[in-house]
Amino acid sequence: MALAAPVGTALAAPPADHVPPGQAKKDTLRWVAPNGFHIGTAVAGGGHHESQPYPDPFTSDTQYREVLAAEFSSVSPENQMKWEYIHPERDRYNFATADAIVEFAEANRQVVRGHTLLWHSQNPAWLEQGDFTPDELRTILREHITTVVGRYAGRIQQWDVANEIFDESGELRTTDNIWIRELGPGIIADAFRWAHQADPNAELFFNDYGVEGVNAKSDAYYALVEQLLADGVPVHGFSAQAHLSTRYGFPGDLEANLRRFADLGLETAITELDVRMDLPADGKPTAAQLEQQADYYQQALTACLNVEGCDSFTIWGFTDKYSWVPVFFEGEGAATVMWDDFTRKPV
Ligand code: 9MR
Repeated sequence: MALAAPVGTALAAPPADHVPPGQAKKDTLRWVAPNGFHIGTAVAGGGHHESQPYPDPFTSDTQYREVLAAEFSSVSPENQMKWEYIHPERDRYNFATADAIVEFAEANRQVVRGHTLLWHSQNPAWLEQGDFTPDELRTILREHITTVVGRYAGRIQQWDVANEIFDESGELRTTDNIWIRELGPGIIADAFRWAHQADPNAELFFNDYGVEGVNAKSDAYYALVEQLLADGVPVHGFSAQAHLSTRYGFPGDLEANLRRFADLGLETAITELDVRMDLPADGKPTAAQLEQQADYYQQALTACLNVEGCDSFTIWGFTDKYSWVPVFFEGEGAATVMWDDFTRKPV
């Protein structure tokens, strides 16, 4: 005879976003995540992947896709929604790869973080080298945001509307960011307004690196967000990318920093976490390095879990096989949570 569950402890079906269809693995990241807490990863493709000696992971690597579906409840296109990919010519958009990711996410009960709309990097040559008047540029940005955000309206949980708009000293990027340089800082508020019009349900974020702790850069965001909120601009979130390295100490004030933004009424998120390290000559991290890495990931996760409204925690790729790190930092690597063969590291 089957035992009846005691009152109040009846086994409910797991929330839909905890498992992909047809699976009930209880040892995956998305399974163990608290209700309403999304555990995400970047979806590799485009970017440096094009110059690497392997085919596009998202479209070609079956095991990659299986792990992506099984472990994560949120996905962020690593490159495929950036201007140079999605808007390669002035009058042409390329939605195919971004569409495929959004469809994959829906089929696997995942939410999507859109990345990104206003940035100084990875813009197409037609834009950066075009000879546009301020009026034309404004129209170009408005049309881009309206078109891209509108296309995925209702299907993107969070958008990184403005990415990396401040430099290390907390100054707005008035030189290398074409929008701020040509149109002035007011364009930032406009970008949020246009995104909100195109998808009133999407949570709209500022996203940056080097803003994990309380410092000049995160102070600059704090002041800007306060002003924008006072002006009624639809800003909903602040996120720290968290590209960390074992060369430096863990930013111990991450939690306090996230909390001060939460206290302004914002959502917060960790959006691009990885922890790189200096690789020994044989390329194999030592046990001590792996332990330090695990500790950093754990501390980042704990900080987010401890802050009300930090409900989205994304790592920037889940296997070293496709990580951006060794391509950008010579001699460093092993930054993700899985080895090349998708087996798990201590983290
Ligand atoms: O991981 C991305 C890599 O594939 C691209 O080549 C690179 C080009 O700028 O961008 C990487 O992603 C960045 C993200 O979009 C914004 N934050 C920093 C990330 C790592 O550089």
